[in-house]
Amino acid sequence: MKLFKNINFDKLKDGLDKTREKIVNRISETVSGKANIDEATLEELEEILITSDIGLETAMEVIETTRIALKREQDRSKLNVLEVIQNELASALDRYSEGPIDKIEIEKFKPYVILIVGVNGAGKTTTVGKLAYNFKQSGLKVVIGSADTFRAAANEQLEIWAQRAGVEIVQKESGSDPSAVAFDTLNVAKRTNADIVLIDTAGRLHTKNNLMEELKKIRKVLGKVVENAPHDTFLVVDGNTGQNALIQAREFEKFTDLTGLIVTKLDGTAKGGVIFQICAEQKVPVRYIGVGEKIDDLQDFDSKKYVKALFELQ
Ligand SMILES: Nc1nc2c(ncn2[C@@H]2O[C@H](COP(=O)(O)OP(=O)(O)O)[C@@H](O)[C@H]2O)c(=O)[nH]1
Ligand SMILES: [Mg+2]
Repeated sequence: MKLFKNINFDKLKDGLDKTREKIVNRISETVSGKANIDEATLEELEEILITSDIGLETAMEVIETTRIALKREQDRSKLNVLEVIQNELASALDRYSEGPIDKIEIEKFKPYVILIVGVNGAGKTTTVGKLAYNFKQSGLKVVIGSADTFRAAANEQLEIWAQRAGVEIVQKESGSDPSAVAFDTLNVAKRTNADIVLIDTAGRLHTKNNLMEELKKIRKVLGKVVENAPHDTFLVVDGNTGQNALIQAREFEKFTDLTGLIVTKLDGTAKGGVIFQICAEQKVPVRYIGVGEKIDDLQDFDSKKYVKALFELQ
């Protein structure tokens, strides 16, 4: 059972306008008016796909499938190449099926603890606010922990989100040990019988060893207060950075046990194709996507809907 409200399909579709321009429209233009799709056209298509952030491997697979489909078809002019490509892209996302968190899981672990990590500016704090709002809307009691004690403004920013979402927040003065905030947050959650805890953290680069050690410590403390916590560790990546998002996912995976990715800023980006690459290469699934700066701009990641939105189908 899904916790979050239905996906605002139009919002997703609008957000993917530039990505569509870069992938779907260019493919359409290449094949339109051509009576026959020849090898040169296939190569043109391959180039479009390769330069569109979907990843080399997926691009080549898509073209190979199209080539086979063309060979099978007696009358090549009848084959809808765009449809073949669309189906192939959809199946590239279908390789894994981990869905969003459901109520049963949350009940089992209560409080269910989610740790949010990522580099600076990826959208962690915004995503914590959006997640808090969605969980609250689905009838759950939420507590947020402000473990970004690095920046003075971090508390204030998260506090605004907590107010918008209507949930409790636990914080300490900046410069405090983030593990101490994590500890306090879980204790508050237990005492108040909360269902779900979200821990926001400071931005960190995987190249900074001390910050990675700090993350380990936060995880250890969480596990001491609530059994098996954190139950999820989500890496937030900025979809707008394309290839960089992929590198971050790869690197963070080496240091900490990730259970999911949240790809933000998929609204207005031309790099929305990166989702295909992430899905093809990451061991961890994309769980949610950010499609705007507002509180209701977080969506469950639904691979079928994503492809439909990209190809502008209802
Ligand atoms: N357009 C858009 N902007 C976003 C999204 N998520 C976050 N942002 C913006 O990205 C910037 C950095 O977000 P923030 O949550 O502070 O990142 P953090 O440093 O990882 O905590 C802010 O200006 C957010 O409004 C999204 O899905 N779409
Ligand atoms: Mg932040």
